[in-house]
Amino acid sequence: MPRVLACQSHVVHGYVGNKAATFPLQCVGWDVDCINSVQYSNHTGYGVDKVFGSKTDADQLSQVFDGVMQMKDDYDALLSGYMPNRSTLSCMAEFYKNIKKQKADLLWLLDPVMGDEGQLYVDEDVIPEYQEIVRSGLVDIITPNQFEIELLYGKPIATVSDLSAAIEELHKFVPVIVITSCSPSLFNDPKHIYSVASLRGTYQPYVYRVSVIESYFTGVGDMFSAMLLHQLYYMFASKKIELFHQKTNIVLNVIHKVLEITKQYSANAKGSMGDAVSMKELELRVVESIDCYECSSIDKDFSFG
Ligand code: PXL
Repeated sequence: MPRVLACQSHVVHGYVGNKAATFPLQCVGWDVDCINSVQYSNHTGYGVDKVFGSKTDADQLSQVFDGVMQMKDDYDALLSGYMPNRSTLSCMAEFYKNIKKQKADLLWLLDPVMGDEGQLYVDEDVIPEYQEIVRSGLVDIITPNQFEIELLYGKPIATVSDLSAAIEELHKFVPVIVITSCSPSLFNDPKHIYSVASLRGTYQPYVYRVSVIESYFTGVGDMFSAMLLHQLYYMFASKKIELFHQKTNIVLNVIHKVLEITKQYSANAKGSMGDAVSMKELELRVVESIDCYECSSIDKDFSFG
């Protein structure tokens, strides 16, 4: 059974961060060890006055990591997501870099969670830290959205050729880059969400197009990263890199199904940021989607162009 160490948020109610990643990974046979970068009552979209709890500071995080390291567990993969500030991010990265240096074939998926559509939702000083981590050459997979890849690249992306240049630059350091969602203006098509996946050394990035489900879901990116890690772990283990395009398509299928199930349970919820009632109704239906995670074929082909 493969084993993953995951460091990202914990929420008591609802499903973002480790809560969105753990059950789906367990369903497909992973043993998941979780380190929580924050412990909140619920995700931050409920509104600033509706989030209770605390961040794990770098000192506490490092004590937990020390304990985990003493057990000398043999991980097959590392997953990192939402880290609230520079000191916690750099603490996690130091431990992950050491683990990775001891076992080069272990897969590290880093989701550089910083914000979306021009808005940051973590401290600004994580930006140079993420730039440095990504350029360390130790991360295998990154899953930024468009805003986040602009921050990693250090320049705005206004056209598809800007995006290709950013991917080419970051491929000097990271073999797999999946841009989970591009800004609606990039493909000039607000009815769809576009994702772009690129594997270093292959001909050109693959583009995927998924119809927008009118709603506001949170934790989708965290579940996407977890399921991508699962699919790519087995792809690399079997040395079948020609399956990269199909594997990304499978992950999009899984997520699409989970969103459809979630939407069925909350048909009338309109989902708006800061509205705790609708945010609660639109929590991902992670458990109800139990049959979605094990998926080896494509129901809907989301490839574009
Ligand atoms: O899914 C991203 C995320 C992670 N962690 C926390 C969040 C969010 C999004 O709102 O609030 C605590």
